[in-house]
Amino acid sequence: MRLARLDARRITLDLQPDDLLRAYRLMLRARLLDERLAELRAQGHAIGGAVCRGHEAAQVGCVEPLRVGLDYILPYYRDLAAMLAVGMPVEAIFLNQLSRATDPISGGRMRPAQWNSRALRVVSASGLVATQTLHAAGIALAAQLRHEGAVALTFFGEGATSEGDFHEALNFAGLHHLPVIFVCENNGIALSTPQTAQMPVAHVADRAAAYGMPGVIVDGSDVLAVLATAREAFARARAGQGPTLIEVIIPRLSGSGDDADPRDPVEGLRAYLLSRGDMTPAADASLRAELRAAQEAALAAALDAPLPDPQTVRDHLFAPGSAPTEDERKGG
Ligand SMILES: Cc1ncc(C[n+]2csc(CCOP(=O)(O)OP(=O)(O)O)c2C)c(N)n1
Repeated sequence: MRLARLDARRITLDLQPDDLLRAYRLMLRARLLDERLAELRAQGHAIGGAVCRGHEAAQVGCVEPLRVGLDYILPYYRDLAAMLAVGMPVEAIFLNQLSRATDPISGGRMRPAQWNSRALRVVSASGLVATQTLHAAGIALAAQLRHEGAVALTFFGEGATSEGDFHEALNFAGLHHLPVIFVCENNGIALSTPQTAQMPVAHVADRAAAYGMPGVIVDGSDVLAVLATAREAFARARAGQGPTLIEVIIPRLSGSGDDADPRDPVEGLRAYLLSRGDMTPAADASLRAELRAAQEAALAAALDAPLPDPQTVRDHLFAPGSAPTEDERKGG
């Protein structure tokens, strides 16, 4: 049944086997990296960060129509697969998660997973949820005024939609027909608050009508459904038709990676590729081995990289000459 749905979409979207294999490779790379990062956190090597498990299709599908280097992406801490999809190297992610001095994201200074890259037009998120939605609207306004043809794509959780920032961003974007796409990765729980205790409507997408934009609900276990929705949203944005609110319903997968969950987006695509003969079990096994080997090499290099020099702990915090003296610090 699920495979039939994927098949129908593949045909409508005119996807070739290579397109599907590329998506699978990205989703699998994210899954393996996510699992490795969780181990490193449990071992005390890495701090902070949230799991991406179950969110892979939402992120890889939404990023697919993005033009890297032209469009802007404003992620949140869960967007590991989105970062891989825009081309952030695994090495950079390890250096960041292990807070190394050579971390290209913040030199090991910021909390991990506040990704950014000038070249990839990844804009760093604040630690406060939903602020990136306002930044995305502002960037989309600038792109519109400059006739850049760029689209801003931003991600957030359903809990973030209770913030005033979310409403201001969508209102402004809707009013000015801005080229921005708001993607809510709805996993049903914000820390410990279930969605039902968070909002009086059944769907985040229901709110889109209030801001004069389409609101689309899509199944986060089906990467092709997400991709189809994202393509439409990008086409609208590029055609000057304004923003879209996409709500991706994220499957909450079991904690163990061993049982195949029918809603697992990575497993679903894998089963589909095998069923069509686009990938053999042997090719799948060698892909996993290849991704794991590259991942371990990147990790070994990151573990060898130096930690930031403690003497630099106050760098970049104060304008030159304005840092409090040692005495002032002790007194204050
Ligand atoms: C403005 C603000 N309030 C509270 C927090 C603390 N906080 C960090 S993550 C989080 C949960 C956010 O949930 P959601 O937006 O649904 O994203 P999820 O982590 O579930 O993907 C909260 C409340 C914060 N970072 N910023």
